Amino acid sequence: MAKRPPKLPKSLKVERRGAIAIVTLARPEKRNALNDTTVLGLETLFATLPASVKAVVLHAQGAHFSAGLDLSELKILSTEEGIAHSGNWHRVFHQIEFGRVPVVTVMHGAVVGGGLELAAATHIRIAERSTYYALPEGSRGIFVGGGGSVRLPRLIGVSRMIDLMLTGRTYNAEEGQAVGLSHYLVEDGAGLEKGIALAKRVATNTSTTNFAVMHALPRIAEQDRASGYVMESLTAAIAQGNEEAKNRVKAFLEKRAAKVTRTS
Ligand code: 1HE
Repeated sequence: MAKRPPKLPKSLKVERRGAIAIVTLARPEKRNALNDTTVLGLETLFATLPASVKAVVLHAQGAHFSAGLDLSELKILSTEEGIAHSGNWHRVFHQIEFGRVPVVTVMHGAVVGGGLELAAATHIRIAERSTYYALPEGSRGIFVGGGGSVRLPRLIGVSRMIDLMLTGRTYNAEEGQAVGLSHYLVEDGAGLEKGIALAKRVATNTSTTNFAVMHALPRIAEQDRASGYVMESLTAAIAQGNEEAKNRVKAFLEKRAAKVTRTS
């Protein structure tokens, strides 16, 4: 019997395109501010992705990707509840970052606060020209709570994050691309098509390779060198031992597989 799809909040939509799932933040009237319902909905969604989904594209409705934390929920939290609230975000975003499938995020408009933390927990980021980034937590008297202080310094450096938080400055799409917040910069309206194309490409990798890239690579990068080399050898050996890897190498040697050519 086919499993019934999980019940998602109105603020999230999912659509299947073959091996790809397109996830949409769908609360444009609140600029896709992330409330508890949406964050927990993301948890359900990622925990119940069908095995046939090999990659996800995450994008958003309206003029902005996300205005970050829903500030209307924050105003009623005690300190203890605040710790639990941040812990929820950590758990959910960890599940996305270290989940089963790579996630390609398509950004536009405001990508601020918790919205940037969400994007940073995904694997590939595309910015449309309208994208701008900020960490307004500093000026709101709060702090990042969705893993931003762990993930963002690894992308852009502690020093840049200090500047973003202390001064409330924004980076435009070009600046974001230059400092490493996005991997691809595209014209307005072109992000989703690019995201789907990249996700389709990612979905053709072996699941072993995608697992190694998502789970082993970031851990290796944080290990000391000696441990990293051991972990790399083990990961490489496991990946190449896979039957599908053997078939792919054989296909290349028999001139049946694509060559590596310039893409852009
Ligand atoms: C919101 C939120 C929100 C909009 N929480 N309701 N994030 C921020 O500090 C960013 C706050 N938002 C903004 O600066 C602006 O809304 C935007 C630049 C993103 C968009 O501006 P605009 O003119 O298109 O929309 P708007 O009129 O400001 O907002 C439309 C509605 O969305 C309005 O509600 P309405 O009932 O009056 O129509 C806004 O109140 C509502 N809205 N943003 C709640 N963020 C885990 S820790 C993470 C910590 C953070 O993320 S702090 C950063 C919070």
